Amino acid sequence: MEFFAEVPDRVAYAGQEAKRDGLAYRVYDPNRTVAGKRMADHLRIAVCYWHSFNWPGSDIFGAGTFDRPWLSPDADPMVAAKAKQDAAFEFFAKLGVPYFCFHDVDMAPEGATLKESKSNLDEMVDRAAGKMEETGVGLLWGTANLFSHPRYAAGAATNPDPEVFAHGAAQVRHALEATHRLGGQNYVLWGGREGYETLLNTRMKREADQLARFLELVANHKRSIGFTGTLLIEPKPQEPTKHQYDYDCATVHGFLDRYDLLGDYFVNIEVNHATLAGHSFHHEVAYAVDHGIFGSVDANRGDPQNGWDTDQFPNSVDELSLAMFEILRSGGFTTGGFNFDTKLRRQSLDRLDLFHGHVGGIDTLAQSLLVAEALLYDGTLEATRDGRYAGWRGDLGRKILNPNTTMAEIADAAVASNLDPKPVSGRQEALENRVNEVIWETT
Ligand code: XUL
Ligand code: CO
Repeated sequence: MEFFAEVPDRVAYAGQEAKRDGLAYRVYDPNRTVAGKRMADHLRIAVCYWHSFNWPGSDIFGAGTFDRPWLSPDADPMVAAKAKQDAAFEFFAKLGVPYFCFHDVDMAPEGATLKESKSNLDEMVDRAAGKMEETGVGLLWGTANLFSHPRYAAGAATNPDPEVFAHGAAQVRHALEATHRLGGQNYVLWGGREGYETLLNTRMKREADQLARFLELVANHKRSIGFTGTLLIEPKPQEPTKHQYDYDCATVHGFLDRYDLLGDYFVNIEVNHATLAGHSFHHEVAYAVDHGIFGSVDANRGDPQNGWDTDQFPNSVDELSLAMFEILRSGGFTTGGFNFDTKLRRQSLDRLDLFHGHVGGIDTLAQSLLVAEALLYDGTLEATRDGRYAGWRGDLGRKILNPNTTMAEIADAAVASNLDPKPVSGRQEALENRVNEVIWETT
């Protein structure tokens, strides 16, 4: 049975001819060549199973508002999981995106025991494999939900109770194997409750050691089953816990370095998590690219007036273009892509609203990609950066960087040549104007 019967076919690219309010892509043209590659291969769009199909539209003040019959408490859990899967794949295929993402508990109901949960997931993963074959939709990443069940209230890997750690390990092992079975490109770990509520009862160092041990076990298991996808950590500063250990890209980078896990893990950067950490999305992407840990993106944004995770559909070309420029400059995604970890607003009740949110978000990413390409060809930003650091390619710069040079030699040379460096303009306003010109000129 079709769930989205109002959309009979795949959403098409109609360019600027698209009718006002009609369901068509204005900018996202999967086959258009951008910087030498198909637009679809740059963006590698994925839809998430959870907010779109496994969330009823509830919030902490009120019940679900959405029409999602499979979430009814009266439904048989496995029958409901199948109806949900049918609707999800119908949506992925009609939207025309290449990937989806899921948590174990989105796809199959938890059973009364770990064994029963495993067998539910196995059955649903087999069924998903058939749907993927039929629709051509692939898996960008899988993950395990180690934050919703009350057993994980004090964390999974960082829990004071080793039994909870072991329960989490059983769940992640199985979700990783399911991801491998479905040809997933990546596996994500978001430390939903890996943090603390109060230091009064917390040993921070011991919890960090536990988390590192967990990540080491996951990386070893990945190798032992021959999974060649990328392991990704998704930084977030807080929410649900008061303080989360994977605060931002720099914190994750330092953690991986400290525990000798660099190379095993990369980051999945969420736009809304970047802004919650007090950074721009551009900053987080640039940090990850510069330090060799960039992996993938969750494209959902926050609301500038709210201090929590609103998970809204991306709609700002200005916000995304500069981050897209860093991604393009660094050679683009390898196994990563843009996942829509997005939530409809609670009043968006029509089935078509789910299409409108995604179509607008995908067009915003496509337009940002065109701007990024134009910025790359324009060359102003890279030339400015190169020029600004040119001194480091000269004699003095090279001498300072030579590990055999001492502090005293640098100081003596500075005194002997009577150095009197003059400040130069950073030209920020001129650069901001150039970026705006490129944005306005790009169609
Ligand atoms: C929560 C969040 C998660 C992860 C996957 O803020 O972003 O949905 O993306 O667990
Ligand atoms: Co996310």
